[in-house]
Amino acid sequence: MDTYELLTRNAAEVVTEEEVEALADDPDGKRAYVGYEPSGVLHLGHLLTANKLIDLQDAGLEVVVLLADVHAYLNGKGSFEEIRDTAEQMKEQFLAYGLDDDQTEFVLGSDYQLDDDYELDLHELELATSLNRAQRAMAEIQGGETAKVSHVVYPLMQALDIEYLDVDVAVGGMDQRKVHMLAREELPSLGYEKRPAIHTPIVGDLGTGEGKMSSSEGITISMEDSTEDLEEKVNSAFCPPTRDPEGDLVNPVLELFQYHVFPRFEEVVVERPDEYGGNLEYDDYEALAADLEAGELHPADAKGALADYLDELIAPGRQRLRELRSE
Ligand code: IYR
Repeated sequence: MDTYELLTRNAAEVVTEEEVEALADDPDGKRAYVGYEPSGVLHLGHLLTANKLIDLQDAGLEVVVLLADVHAYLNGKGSFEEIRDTAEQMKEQFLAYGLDDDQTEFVLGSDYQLDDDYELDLHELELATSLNRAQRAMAEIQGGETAKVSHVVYPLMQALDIEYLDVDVAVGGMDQRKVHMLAREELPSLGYEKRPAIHTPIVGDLGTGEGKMSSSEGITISMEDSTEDLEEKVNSAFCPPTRDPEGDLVNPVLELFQYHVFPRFEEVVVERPDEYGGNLEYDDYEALAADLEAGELHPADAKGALADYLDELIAPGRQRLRELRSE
């Protein structure tokens, strides 16, 4: 796979293709980052962007993971102390999941976001940005409650992070795109360069295929799930083998194969007893999706394999969480 393909595979959007092509031409020493509001337990939404970070590391980029404690505080996620405690757990889970210890820098937002120069730049951005613009940038990140002043400061800080962490590309889910667009527009007015962004898709709820998997309703999969939990959740997932009236394959089981399993495993084996045709082996997602659609692969067999692979992916993080909790 060439470097551009590795940087952009499974992305929902690349801003802009030319800028990311330039990165792909000369990836050495370049830095990419994702920021996360610390939370005690990772879920598949976190792991989707982590998969992109692993792609970027494989392409030779350095990766910065921002544990955005101040952002979580501004977004009403608890006391500052509680948030700081979960940041360390989050780091440990990412390392267990497969981010390379030597190639990943973990930074706490509060390590630099409370400094004078950052604060003054933030105020300059506050002066330059309309309330309306900041609120729109924040709409998909903020939980539904009434917007507070903190919710309009948040996206401006996120824009500044790109400069202060000295990164060459920002990575995030599609829910972060308006913040990255605001950053591209506003950073130059402070004399800073605009940087490209790579956005990953938002995978739908397992039960319906709609909405965000990380949302509080619906079925989510997390680092805490036992093997049995995973089997149960995957088994109850929506998995229509055919297209909807619009011609789209709305199928969360396939999405999980595409975004979580194939990027991390060279080959996927669906085990079947000989009397049902024996094992099926796939090198890529398209072949598996085609077999499901054609009826060659039964949804129940696909689900069984999916639960096994997800279990393998989260097992090290689940183990690490147990150790941390018993300390
Ligand atoms: N807005 C993110 C968290 C976040 C991301 C980045 I990139 C930052 O620089 C700061 C915060 C979220 O929704 O989790």
